[in-house]
Amino acid sequence: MTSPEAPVRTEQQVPSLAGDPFGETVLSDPFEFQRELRERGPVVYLPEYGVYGMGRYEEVRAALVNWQAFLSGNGVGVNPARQHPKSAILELDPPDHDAPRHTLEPLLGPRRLARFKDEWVDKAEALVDELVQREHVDAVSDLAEAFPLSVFPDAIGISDEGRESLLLYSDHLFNLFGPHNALVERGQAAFPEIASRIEDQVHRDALAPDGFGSELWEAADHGDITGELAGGLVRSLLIAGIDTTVHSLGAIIEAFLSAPDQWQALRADPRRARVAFDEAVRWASPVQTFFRTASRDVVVGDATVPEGEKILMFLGSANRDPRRWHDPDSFDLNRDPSGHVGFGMGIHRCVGQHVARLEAECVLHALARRVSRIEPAGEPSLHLNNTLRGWKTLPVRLVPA
Ligand code: 4IA
Repeated sequence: MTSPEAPVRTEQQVPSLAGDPFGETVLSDPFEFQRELRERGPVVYLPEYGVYGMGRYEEVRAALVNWQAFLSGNGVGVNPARQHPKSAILELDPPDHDAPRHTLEPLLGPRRLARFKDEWVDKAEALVDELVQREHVDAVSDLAEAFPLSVFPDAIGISDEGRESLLLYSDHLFNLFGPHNALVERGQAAFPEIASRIEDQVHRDALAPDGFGSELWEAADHGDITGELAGGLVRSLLIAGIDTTVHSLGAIIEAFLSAPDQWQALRADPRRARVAFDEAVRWASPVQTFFRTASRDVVVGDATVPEGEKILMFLGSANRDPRRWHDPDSFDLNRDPSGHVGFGMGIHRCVGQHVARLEAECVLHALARRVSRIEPAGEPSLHLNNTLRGWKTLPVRLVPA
């Protein structure tokens, strides 16, 4: 070897950023912290947790597609493993990741989803018909929660029992990707009971025929995946498939409240619903962050993240990085939001995004034909979560067209 080894750098040589990305202050208003994070450099040390962080689009995107250097198998939370069985897909690296991914992907692909379309359109239209007649609507409970809960558990094939617990269940698991803070503390008492009821629903006998759940168990019968993975993937659908769509539907309403002219643009051409959904996911990033682990010393910019260290990927920051996006804080149907990292990127990119898109399109089409204006009707309140960004309440008036 004639070429000298690159000097191994430690966290001291990486710029450092004080502050708690999971604290109430930053979760309530993450934008200043994220701006600071991007300004400090392509990779930054976060002394509060002894982890690294990335907030610029280019490096976040590059890390997400580089699964060899940035592992998921060590858990995508701050702790080495979540206090719950490791995800059967999200927290696996190749080759373990391949079978569950290849099994789930076609089940949730556009071709197989087409069978739900007519029913979901009808449900969205009936829901919006009812909401436009009300004086006050909470866009969270009445719309953003109501619609996914009316279609997705059915599509999985789970029984009615315990549906009200689904939001609490996944909210707590999303909190568990973060540190053991007050948010985790608050959810702990109720969790074991909720979780055990939900565990009962992932077994094949509990699942209705023809749903995603039964299809996963059939894949196990064919030997594509183990029975343990089949149950694990049903659990993944329950964890990742509801809160995420709830908060993205909430973000769509928030986005149109922030930009009423964009609502008129959508009404003028409802075919823009698809781009509206992706732009809302870019703009709001309902999944704000998750971790990777360096499989070796990894050079990022002119710094090195040492092997074994956790790196927090700030998806929300990357999606508003002015180095990549013009006027990133504005919700704009005229931009091309493709390439945003709100669904992740690379081998772990959101496998459920076609489901989310179909749900959002059904809701947006129903709204676009029935609602002339979306107006604020009171103070909204944020829902804090270590991973998710969204609203607890979003009072609106849907002015009938
Ligand atoms: C799982 C990041 C997110 C949307 C997600 C959360 C949990 C799981 C998958 C994805 O438990 O598999």
